Amino acid sequence: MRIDVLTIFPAYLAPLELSLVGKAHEAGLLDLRVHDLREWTQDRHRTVDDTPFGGGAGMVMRPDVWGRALDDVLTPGAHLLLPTPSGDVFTQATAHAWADEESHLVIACGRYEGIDARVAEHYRAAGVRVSEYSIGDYVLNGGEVAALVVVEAVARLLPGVVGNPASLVEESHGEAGLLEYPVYTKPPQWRDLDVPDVLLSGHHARIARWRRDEALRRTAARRPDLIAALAAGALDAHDRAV
Ligand code: 6GU
Repeated sequence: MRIDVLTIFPAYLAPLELSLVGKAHEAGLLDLRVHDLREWTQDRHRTVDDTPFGGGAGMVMRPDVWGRALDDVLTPGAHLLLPTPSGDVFTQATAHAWADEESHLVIACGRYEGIDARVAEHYRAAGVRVSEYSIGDYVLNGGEVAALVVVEAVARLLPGVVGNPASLVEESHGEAGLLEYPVYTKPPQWRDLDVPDVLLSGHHARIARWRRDEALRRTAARRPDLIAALAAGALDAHDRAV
């Protein structure tokens, strides 16, 4: 997969060279390119923004600069992503869809009050798939952190990126629709706290049942909305008794 990120703060994306995403990039599993939007400015001051028509606080990013940049970076079939707090919420399902179905994502990071609305309108009219997405109900200063979130969430689902694909199976927001159960490692006693006995028992069926119970309890306590959204038949009689 190819991912291009356009931003006025390329240094904000530096963490993508680290860890698993950095390794995927080095291994050629992910073709990641970060661009400085100001390379597409044409004035001495490298201006990317201006005052909003209709008045109001803050600045708006100019469509002409974005248009030159996106015309250069978009390829046929690319999916244009616009991070914005007013977008559709990005979820694990979105991450899977993009990892499985897309070959080129272009993430256009806005700053200030956002990007002139004609940019999304123009590319949609030109037949480009455009998705405006939010990473949650809070306000950030720009799209860069939301770009980091999408690159990491999508890249780890690409074939070969996560060493042990089994670790993708039982995680929170996975197929079961539940939060993950608590995990423990050595030492079995730490300060005054013991690892739950069942996990040391070697009894695989009991361990699986305990983990599911914990996942259910945790999800009911922290995210009752996820319990309500479970498919009919997702919970058996034992589950409902937890
Ligand atoms: Cl995608 N952008 C900004 N600026 N703020 C956000 C967001 C995105 N998602 C949540 N808050």
